[in-house]
Amino acid sequence: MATQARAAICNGNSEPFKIEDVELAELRPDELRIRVVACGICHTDMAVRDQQLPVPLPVVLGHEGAGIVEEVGDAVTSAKVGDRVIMSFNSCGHCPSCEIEAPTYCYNFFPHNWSGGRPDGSATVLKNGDKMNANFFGQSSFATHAIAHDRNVVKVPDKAKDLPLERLAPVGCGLMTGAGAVLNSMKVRAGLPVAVVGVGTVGMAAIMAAKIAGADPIIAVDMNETRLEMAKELGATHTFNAKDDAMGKIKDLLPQGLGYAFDTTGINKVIQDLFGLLAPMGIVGMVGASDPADMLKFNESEFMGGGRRVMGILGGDSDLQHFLPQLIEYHMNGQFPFDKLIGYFPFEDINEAFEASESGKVVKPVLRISEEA
Ligand code: CXF
Ligand code: ZN
Repeated sequence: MATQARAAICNGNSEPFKIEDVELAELRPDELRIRVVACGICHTDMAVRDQQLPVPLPVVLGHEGAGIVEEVGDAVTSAKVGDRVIMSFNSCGHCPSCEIEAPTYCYNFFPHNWSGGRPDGSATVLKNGDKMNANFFGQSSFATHAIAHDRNVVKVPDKAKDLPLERLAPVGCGLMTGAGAVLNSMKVRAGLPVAVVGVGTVGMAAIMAAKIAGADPIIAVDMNETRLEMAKELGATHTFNAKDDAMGKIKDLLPQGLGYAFDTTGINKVIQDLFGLLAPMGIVGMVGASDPADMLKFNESEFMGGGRRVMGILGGDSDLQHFLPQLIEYHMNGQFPFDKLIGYFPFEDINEAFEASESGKVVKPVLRISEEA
């Protein structure tokens, strides 16, 4: 029997999200039905709402869901009925990237995450019997129930049984992206300097991870003083306001240059300036959404002669089944106190939650969708 659910429907940026009745399709063998307890809001949800990403509308968004498994298909191994799980992005499992446990670069990322349905075009969510675009990041968790897949569900380890799911929800995207960029992609070395430009969720996660890695100094750059204060609480040793010649200040502080620069802004000039501040073998890691027309320009001899690297990074190179439990462990040890970033909203206030993120009032809004117990 099909499952009834309530889902927030996105019709683009000219209308608010509306919570409406929908139905979930029958599960396939590799799928799970999750009762969603909470879901974080990420900038990629906004990018789709604003149609900067080609996901078809109207659509059920939400890709930082956490919840409890209600039903599993025969081939599922990641979790069983009753398990507490986090959902993340989906991947195909058989392309050259998935073969080497690098699913964030899945060759088939689009059909598995952004096509509005399963890769074969079928619907995971229906409205009045018709296909509703969903299966966003293999979940669509701005809803009371979601269909997820064996590859994008991670069971919360039993030792984390006392951590509420509503706190763990954002681990599945923003937090893993920032922390993974530092720990997995750039592999930041202890004792080397790191600068993080833009301290939203991804930048804050990068700051906490840089501290875990033993980087020193750890420089945070942003235009928002409150966020810079928070970055200091989470591990930044220096904070520079972007309005106030931050690049010049980094240069004065570190005449030998930066070991690592992490850009979350996607602004062409910022990335080029950061490249100019790199020490030999330094890396600029890029995760910000860029203007599709932008081109970067670097000095060739500084690039080649100094062994410098410019690295595009997706999802912090997260291999979900290993990295998400590791992040939860860091959190339990007090080394990844991401709860300081979260502001909670009832599901019905989804539009206020989006506004709070866009105005900068809340770093990571999380929607409370159902009671955990
Ligand atoms: C994604 C990008 C692709 C890999 C996983 C994370 N970002 C979402 O906001
Ligand atoms: Zn995201």
